[in-house]
Amino acid sequence: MKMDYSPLWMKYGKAEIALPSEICYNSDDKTTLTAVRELSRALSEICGVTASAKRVPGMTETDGFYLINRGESGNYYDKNMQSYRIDADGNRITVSSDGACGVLNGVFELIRRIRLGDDIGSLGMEKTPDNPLRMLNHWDNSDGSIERGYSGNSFFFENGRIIVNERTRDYARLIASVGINAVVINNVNVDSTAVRLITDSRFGSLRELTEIFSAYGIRLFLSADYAAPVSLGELDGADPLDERVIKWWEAKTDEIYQNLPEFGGFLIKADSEGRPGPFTYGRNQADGANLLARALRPHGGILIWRCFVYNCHQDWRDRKTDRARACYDYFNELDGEFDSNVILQIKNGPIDFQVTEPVAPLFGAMPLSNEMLEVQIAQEYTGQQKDLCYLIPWFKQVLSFRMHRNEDCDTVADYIGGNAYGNKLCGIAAVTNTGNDYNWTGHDLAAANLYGFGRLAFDTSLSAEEIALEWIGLTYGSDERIINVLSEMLMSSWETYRKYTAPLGVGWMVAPSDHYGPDVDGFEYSRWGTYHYADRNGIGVDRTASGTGYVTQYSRPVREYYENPKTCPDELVLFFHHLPYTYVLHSGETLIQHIYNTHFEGVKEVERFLELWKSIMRYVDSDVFERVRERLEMQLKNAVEWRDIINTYFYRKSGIADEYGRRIYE
Ligand code: GCV
Repeated sequence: MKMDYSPLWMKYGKAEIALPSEICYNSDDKTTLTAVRELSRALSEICGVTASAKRVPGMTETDGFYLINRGESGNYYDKNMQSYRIDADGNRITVSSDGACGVLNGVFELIRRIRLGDDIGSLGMEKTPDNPLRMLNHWDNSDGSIERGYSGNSFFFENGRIIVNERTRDYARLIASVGINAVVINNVNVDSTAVRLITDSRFGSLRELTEIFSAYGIRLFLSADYAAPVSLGELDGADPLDERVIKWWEAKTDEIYQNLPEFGGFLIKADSEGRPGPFTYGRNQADGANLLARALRPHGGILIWRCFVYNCHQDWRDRKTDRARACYDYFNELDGEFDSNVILQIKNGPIDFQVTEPVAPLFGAMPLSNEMLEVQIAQEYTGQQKDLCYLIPWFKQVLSFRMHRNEDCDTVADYIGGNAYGNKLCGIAAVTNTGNDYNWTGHDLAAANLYGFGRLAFDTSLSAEEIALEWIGLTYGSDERIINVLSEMLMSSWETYRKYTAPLGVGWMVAPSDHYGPDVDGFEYSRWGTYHYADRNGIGVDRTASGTGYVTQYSRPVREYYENPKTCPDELVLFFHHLPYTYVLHSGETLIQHIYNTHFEGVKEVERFLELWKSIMRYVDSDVFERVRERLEMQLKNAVEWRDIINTYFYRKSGIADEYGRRIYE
């Protein structure tokens, strides 16, 4: 019987492998028990053995699996509590950790190793997660729709109701298997029904959810409305320094924790795109964040405050105001003012999840504050899960970028992982790409981003290719033909997408309505602060010191590198500079020729994806084959549309013909 949803990478096939059938464990907390259940399920589905599990005080002489939770006390997000060791000596295989979450992480790693065909009897490994918080942010609305959702409706909400069912459990299992330990279930744009998630009408269902998640080592968070006291009709204002507001939040968090003892905390979008926030009351972002953080603190809760704060009512005529500056301008001067249980969540780039952006300058710039990176695996600007775009190579670039703010430990990964300044509350979050479609992610191959995000968040040293190979192996098995085709498609897909869309970091040439497909001037005369300034001579945004000054927000070495077009990397040159079409790039091509070349190449590469995919038709499940084929056909249409519109637009602007005389519509 076909299930309502795919098991994704957790479909355990049978394998010819002999493993012990005894599982011994030393602790009966619920997360260790989950680990026991997961291991025995894997042994049954993979090896066909019915495992016997028994509680023992520690190691014994018998062969078997030993799951040892050393039961150290520590903060839930403490990396040590989540790290694990796996040691094997023939048929005695031990997974040990200071805490239960570590044991579960280790068991999922062990299962992964079994499935990928490693020699289990000689395993010896130790892993500590690189990030204390590894989080997914759902932008799910209470009516079941999903903001920027491309894979069906929410599996958390329907018509104002919270859904708790088998799929919820399988979702927890799925994301725990890749190391996710925190989840926000509702949209940061909190709708009028979702405001009520923090009232007693919802606590029953939320409690069920927190219990399901915490058994898998995951903390449940909610996006809250900054102005909840007003929206719920209980106060007439939300000034963070008003005693009545302070008391209101204290009482509210007491009530929440009485009902949901394992609640993680809040995620807040304030003063952004119409959301209320402390600015309304003449207060700053730290005042707003600390109000909520102090209410959460006695309960061990965390407040995650987004730094996506900017003025979305800009005048396109004004070339000095630059949206890219906003995040740093609002937050940097407040370093030291945020309470210790506040985490600042910063989008990877300074604007908004474009296909190419520089790393946001705020990373590492606030040594006294906790920082968390926000990426988006929902492919809002990267093909909306119709176009193939494996994002892990990009996230790798972001994580390994050096900010030059610290001698050692200077990459973005170091800042958000706590290595640079010793922060304990920090990490990485992704706006997730899931929905209630059969395959969870709309495009079957977009599941590689969900899998990959979790794996990378846990272990930032993994390469994008290693992650892709793991995901392919776990999802599609060990057939070399499938592995070769899928790894080639995944690994080249981000670059391909960049080729046929907005050029060289300029961004924003998408349809303003839904952000899919080309509309070169769609945002050009709008209020969103998203301009490319193309004219008959050239294109790009001058963000140098004499332009908008954005580049001065970086440390000196980074600033110097970007400020000079000669050292600025080609792929970002139009993000930082306004340049003539005849400007010669590092590649030796003129800017205009680069635009033409990449747009022709992009389409060719999508044609190749289709050929590659068709070449493995006989080796993949026919439903999967058809779904992916359909998506690739859509991608090809999209790429052709982009190619023709972009090339025509720039040909008309510049009047410069393609050196190779290819077809450009006039
Ligand atoms: C949730 C972009 C998206 C919005 C989103 C916003 C954000 O602007 O288009 O849909 O709102 O980012 O990150 O808050």
